[in-house]
Amino acid sequence: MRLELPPGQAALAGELSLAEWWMPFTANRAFKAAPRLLAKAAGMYYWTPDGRQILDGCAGLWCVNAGHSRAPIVEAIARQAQTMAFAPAFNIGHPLAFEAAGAIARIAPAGLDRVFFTNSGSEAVDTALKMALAYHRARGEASRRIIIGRERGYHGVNFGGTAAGGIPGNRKHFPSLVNGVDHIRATHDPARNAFSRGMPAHGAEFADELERLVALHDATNIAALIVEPMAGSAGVLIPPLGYLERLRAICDRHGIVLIFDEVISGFGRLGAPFAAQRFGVTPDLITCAKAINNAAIPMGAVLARTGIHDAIVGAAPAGQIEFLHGYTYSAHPMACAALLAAQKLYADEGLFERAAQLAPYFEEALHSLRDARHVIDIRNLGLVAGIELAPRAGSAGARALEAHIGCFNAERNPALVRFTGDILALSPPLIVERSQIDQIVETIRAVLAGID
Ligand code: PXG
Ligand code: PLP
Repeated sequence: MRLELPPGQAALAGELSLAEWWMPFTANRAFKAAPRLLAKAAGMYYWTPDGRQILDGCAGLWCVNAGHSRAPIVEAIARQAQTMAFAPAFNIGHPLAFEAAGAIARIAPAGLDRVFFTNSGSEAVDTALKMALAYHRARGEASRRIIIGRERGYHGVNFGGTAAGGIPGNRKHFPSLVNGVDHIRATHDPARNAFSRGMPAHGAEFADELERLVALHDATNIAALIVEPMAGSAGVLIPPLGYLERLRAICDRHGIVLIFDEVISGFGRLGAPFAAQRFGVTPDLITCAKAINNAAIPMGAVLARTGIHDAIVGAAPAGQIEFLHGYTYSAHPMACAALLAAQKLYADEGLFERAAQLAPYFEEALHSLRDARHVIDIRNLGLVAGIELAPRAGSAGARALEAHIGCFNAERNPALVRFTGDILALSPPLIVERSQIDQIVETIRAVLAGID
């Protein structure tokens, strides 16, 4: 099917200069030698400039949970652009921002009902880290400054999130600019947990690493622990049974603020509004972004426990700004309009519940790849899955990259599949049909069979 593109776009793609755009998280030279372009999207599909239809197996970048170009969201943005595209948010407000905060607080875990808006997950993370420090200071515990993250964690690319993150390649060029950071071990344990369906049985004791760091640094110096309840970017690491509960208990015991980074796991990915609800463990702060407004306009948020908000806000003298932090585009009116429309769409179509209902089918389909070529592990929860490939000797990551390109270029049922290291990641929009899950799985199987 050839869809209409904006005037000139198809023709333009052939003669575009690719030099000027320095692309993010991209092998720029390799990409520009063999570019893959997307020009249009609707529902479950992307289209290339020359009209090839690509099934979206990863909701864009884990973010378009209601599918692409949904009319109610498009209309809300257009309406807001015409009414008031921008309004400042420092010491002045606009009604949509308050409505948007209310809409998020209503679906958040009980008690996390104060919402601070940012423009990305990275900004949400650095905001949350500052909140943790401000909270301790407000309570007279300013010595609590150490941030603890986890190996293989991804918390965006700003300085705080880079330091707290645990992906070595993302950190190594920017060492030591944020001091006072330490890490617990990742929970990945393929020897015991390979091919687990849902939450792995082994590894709750990995949480005890936090006790080791408390003993090392002393609780009076530790501000916060930040973890992804389900680690996405590092290759879909599902928390072992009992692990998050144990982290929560250790944080409680030592007065450590627990931050769940839900930039990927938020808004239905695991079959509940937030992973916190799916796992029954409530953190003190949640960072989120991406699907908060179906990724239609850049936006992120931090959800704070009422007590954290009240401690920070209550500590400042009346009339003074309590938390000296914010972005020009915090609560951007168009982002707020998109948020309200997206959240209404999620609710009207029951998409979070749909994700939960589809999860067993998705699990079954994904695990049918167990005997596909190169596959050494499959992990899944809700509508997210990771398929780990054996690395090719001497060129780690090459197989997954080739699989990503192969799926995109497949003659039959091409699909957009994400990769990281030697792991393929799937996170389709929550509107995915069973037949489309089957197509993605078959495309992956066929592509893997043809890769050395
Ligand atoms: N925290 C987590 C847990 C994330 O997954 C961020 C923070 C940063 O969000 P922004 O909006 O600043 O990118 C993320 C983002 C991938 C991939 O394919 C994942 C992300 C971003 C880009 C690619 O693994 N996650
Ligand atoms: N740099 C300068 C010179 C600025 O004036 C501002 C905001 O006013 C920023 C950076 C931060 O930009 P933003 O608020 O969009 O994060």
